[in-house]
Amino acid sequence: MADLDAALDAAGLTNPSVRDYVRKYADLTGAERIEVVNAGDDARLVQEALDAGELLPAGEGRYYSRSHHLDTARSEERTIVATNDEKDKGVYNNWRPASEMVPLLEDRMRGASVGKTMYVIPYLMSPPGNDLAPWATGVELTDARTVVLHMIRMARVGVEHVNDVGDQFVRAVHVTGDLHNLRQGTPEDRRYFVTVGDERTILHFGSSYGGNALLGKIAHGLRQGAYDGWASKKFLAEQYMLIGIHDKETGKDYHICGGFPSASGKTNLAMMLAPDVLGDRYHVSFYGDDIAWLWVHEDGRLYGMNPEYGVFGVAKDTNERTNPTALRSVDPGTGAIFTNVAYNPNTEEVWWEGRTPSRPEDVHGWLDWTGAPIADRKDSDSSPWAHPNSRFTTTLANVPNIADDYDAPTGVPIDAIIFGGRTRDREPLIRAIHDLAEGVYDGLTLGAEATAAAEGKEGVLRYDPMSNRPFMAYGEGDYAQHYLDVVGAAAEQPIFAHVNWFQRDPEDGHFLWPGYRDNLRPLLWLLQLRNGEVTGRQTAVGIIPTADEFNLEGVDISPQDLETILSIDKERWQQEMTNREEHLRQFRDLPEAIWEAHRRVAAAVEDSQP
Ligand code: OXD
Ligand code: MN
Repeated sequence: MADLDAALDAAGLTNPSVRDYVRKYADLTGAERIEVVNAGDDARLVQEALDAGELLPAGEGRYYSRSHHLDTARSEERTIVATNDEKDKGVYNNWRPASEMVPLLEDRMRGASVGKTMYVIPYLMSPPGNDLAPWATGVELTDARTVVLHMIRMARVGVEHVNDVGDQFVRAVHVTGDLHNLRQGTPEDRRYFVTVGDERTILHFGSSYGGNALLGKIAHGLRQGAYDGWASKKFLAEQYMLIGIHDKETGKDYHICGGFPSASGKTNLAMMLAPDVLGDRYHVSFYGDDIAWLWVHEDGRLYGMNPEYGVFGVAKDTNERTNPTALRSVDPGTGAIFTNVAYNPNTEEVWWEGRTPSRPEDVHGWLDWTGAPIADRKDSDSSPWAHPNSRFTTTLANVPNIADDYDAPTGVPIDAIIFGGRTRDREPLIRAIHDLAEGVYDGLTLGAEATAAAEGKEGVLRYDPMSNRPFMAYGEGDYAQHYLDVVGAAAEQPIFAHVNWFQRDPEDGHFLWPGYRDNLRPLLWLLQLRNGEVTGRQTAVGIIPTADEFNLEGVDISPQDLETILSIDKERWQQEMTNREEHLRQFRDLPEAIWEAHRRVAAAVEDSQP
């Protein structure tokens, strides 16, 4: 490309290592021109995307996009973590040798961007100046303008982040490919989403859906970050939300992070507001809904930060009751982008299942997520208007309760790490764990109930260790040891807890706990326990609140339901311990401390009163 140097010069991109990398992939993909992107280019790029029909207006300062109908979600089967050492192979990382995957991906990418613009997106997946910024720097190359617009919302973007980093940046290449002809989901599937951990290179081919194409987020923020955190022995990169709780009476601030498998309400929890009756005393602030990097700072404390700059949230069931904060963060004027929801070009409205109790009554003008008019549907067609994985994308600063210090270089000290899945019985509302190995063990045995949609036996969890199953970058045994080492190095240990908002009545199926804003209550109890202000009741699987030390003012719950969610079902836990043993046995080199924790908990379950 003749004008490549001129384009890089004009953009002020001076780092020679970045320039070499851009040249290599511009040549390989055959892109016609390159354009270096800064966050300040957003308005111009939005206008270009509107002119090209890639974005449609969704009211004042909001936009709508549709992805290809075969390209709407992450593909775990096509996602691989490759390295040059087979010792990095785990159960979940789909490990392959780098020597096999790099040539294969380069082959797919060769000539695949002919006639297109290659956008160069220099980014930072941390607050500037953070301890972990050296591992958070990257440059994404993409041939899709909508990917650029999403990246500007989801990451800190600009040449200033990469000019002075030498060779220490992640090379993140995204090539969309011919989405009509990739045979997605068939045995001849041509897509590949590869992170080459020990080469700090991400090569994604065959999708422009966010989870596959916003490479700062999942590929770097989780997989590459996890690998780097382990290789450097410095940090953990986790699929965790991160919140702050301010106690106005004592003036104290607390920070809680935690992992939840998909569809377990992680974004709703992250954006939670205090219940009205507690609002005078507590303020909950938002740091992040999806990723936290954790490390021990020189002062000996465990810190966490959200590497992202935005939220890429699932739209389905987001409404005034479940998550009003999310709705405010995509209000007119926020620059939010909606993807694959239902859209009405006449009124520029968007809608998704669960947005309102019923669908818009007047279907005139409404199009489903594929662009098909709702008015033309047969009466028998009850398929959703929005894709179940439709999304909203907005920057952190749009979230009304964003923490004042969300952009501070220090990150925040972590007081508690919580795990939670969606389980209809057995798991109490909250059980707290002081011991590090038992906490890590609990995270490793995290899971969500098998549902009709995912294969699995009723009542047996689909285990999702630390909610990282799709993002595991190296062996699970090494991961467990690294987790023990990083958190174990902190002078003051965080308290762990397992939470479950989803217990149901076995007869009529109603949820026993109201959830949403009331979820703050068990978290406050957890902090009180850590402070020694309450003692709870020790059970085989952790400390559970007693009904009287638990603030229930204004909660609509019957005494029987309360008793159920604050008790342990011995028989169900005995079954669970057998399943856990089988699950953990898959992992090579699992630390003895984790096995000891398992045996300790299993013995305590056996010894407990039914
Ligand atoms: C995910 C996401 O797929 O956060 O987990 O988008
Ligand atoms: Mn996620």
